[in-house]
Amino acid sequence: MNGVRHSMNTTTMVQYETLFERHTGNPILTGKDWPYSINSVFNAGATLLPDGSTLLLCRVEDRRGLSHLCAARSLNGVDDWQIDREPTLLPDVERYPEEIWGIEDPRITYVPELKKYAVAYTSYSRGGPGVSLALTNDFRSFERLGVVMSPDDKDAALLPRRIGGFWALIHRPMTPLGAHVWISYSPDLRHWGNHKLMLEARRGAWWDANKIGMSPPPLETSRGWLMIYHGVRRTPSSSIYRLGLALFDSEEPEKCLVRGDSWMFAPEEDYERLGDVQDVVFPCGYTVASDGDTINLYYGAADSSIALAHGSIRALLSWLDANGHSEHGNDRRHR
Ligand code: BMA
Repeated sequence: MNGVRHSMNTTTMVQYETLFERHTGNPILTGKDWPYSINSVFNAGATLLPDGSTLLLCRVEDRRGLSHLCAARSLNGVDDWQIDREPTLLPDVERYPEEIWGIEDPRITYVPELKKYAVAYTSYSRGGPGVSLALTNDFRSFERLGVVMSPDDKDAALLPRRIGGFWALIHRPMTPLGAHVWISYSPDLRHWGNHKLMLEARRGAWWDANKIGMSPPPLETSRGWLMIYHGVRRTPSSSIYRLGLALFDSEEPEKCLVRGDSWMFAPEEDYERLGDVQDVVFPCGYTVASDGDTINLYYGAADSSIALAHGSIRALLSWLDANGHSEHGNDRRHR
């Protein structure tokens, strides 16, 4: 699954491990596949349904520039997508005025205790983007809980189980000192507190300096919560969205155990480099295959299409061991 990629320039040989192999049919979904008129489709949440099929809850941007969510279902998670004929979840501006400029970037968590899926999404209000939560059984009807994190905040997902008796939500508030990942706790999914800084953007020239955010919901492994996060490198001409890895304690998820130094996935292919927003890979979901190890990562490419890449959870963890550092103690090499 994972291999070593070689590239030569005149003086050095560069080697890096490929943790995610792109699907050969990429991009797997574009606006041309849609049953109604849209601008683009990208940044989809993902989950397996009880019958083993894959559901993507796609961010669809209409031709006014506003987004809504639309479900696409496939038996193999790769092709033959059955796309809802109409938007699945539209902004409900009457009851939720904070959705006035659209709803974006859903992350899906199946919550066994509730026997429901929790969808955390960005609601784009007049006051900026905030985090909203909704619950569903079937991705046809939704129970909205409204805004749970006020603007400017996004990149959120619920953990699938309580931690110390409380629900936990990972999210990314924006501050003048940078955009960092936080975790907050709630007894009832509606009232949130006990906010803790979980992962800081690095500083200076790092690939993940100043602005980071969780990408798909964290994955619970025997060693802790494995998080794929994005780092935004601002350049004089634009920004580059790349992906890194970090591992957090199972029962104290604000505690980062190890964080990778380099990015492990970045825009390389034309469909990732060129589009409405260039140089963006932005996963909001994955499914795990029945072998318990293969991870199918669904990512928005250049804010213009949905692509798929396959990895191995075991390989991600060993890569972290070989390429990461503890965030604690005296090891401040990465600051
Ligand atoms: C982020 C999010 C994503 C988007 C990315 C690149 O801030 O809004 O939805 O894919 O920017 O435009």
